[in-house]
Amino acid sequence: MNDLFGPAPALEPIPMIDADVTFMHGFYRQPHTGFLLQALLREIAWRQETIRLWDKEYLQPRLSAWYGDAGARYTYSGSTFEPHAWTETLMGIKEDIEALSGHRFNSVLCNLYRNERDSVSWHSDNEAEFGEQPVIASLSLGETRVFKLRHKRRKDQKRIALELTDGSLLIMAGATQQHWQHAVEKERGPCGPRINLTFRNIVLPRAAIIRATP
Ligand SMILES: O=C(O)CCC(=O)C(=O)O
Ligand SMILES: [Mn+2]
Repeated sequence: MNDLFGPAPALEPIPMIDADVTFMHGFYRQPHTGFLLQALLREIAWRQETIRLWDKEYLQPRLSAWYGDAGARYTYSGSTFEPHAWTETLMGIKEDIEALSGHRFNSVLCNLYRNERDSVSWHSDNEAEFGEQPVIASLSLGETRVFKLRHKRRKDQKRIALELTDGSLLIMAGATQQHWQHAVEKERGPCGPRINLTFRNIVLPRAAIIRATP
């Protein structure tokens, strides 16, 4: 994973209140990132999902796929996704991130931004499945895109814009999802493909959550 020479790269904290976000460039480097991008473009079961908003259906402006341990179901925007079984590539990346971060993950949401018109709108990853203080590890491959963060209530807090470069790793933990939203907006200029993998940990089966909610 690391170069043979020079200091081992490390996750650095992003200065933010009400959050725990760390980031590093070069978790993976070229040419390895190129091989990973090609393998994932080929082997992931990419789909363009629909989302329901105000009783209307829209195609998501990106392709996605959900992988993970058997039973790690994910409900999003009214649809429940059963995980595909881990591929060797995804499992290898998961193990590398677990070794560096000390966190364990049982699932991954794969997103493919085909070009500058693909995006993800403002949201928090605060679904009940992920628990109160989810740890989400986000690996980027391919074209650099800008990852924006905004505080949900505190207008005095400046927005943050991070360039998620090829091979970079971002970890959101603690109260980040409670207090901040994030987005990857469309780009004005032409942009090649980018894959983003967000490794997550589903803490409760869906049925248990429904029973526990009054
Ligand atoms: O593409 C990214 O960097 C972020 C993706 C994301 O926020 C998500 O899938 O929940
Ligand atoms: Mn997200």
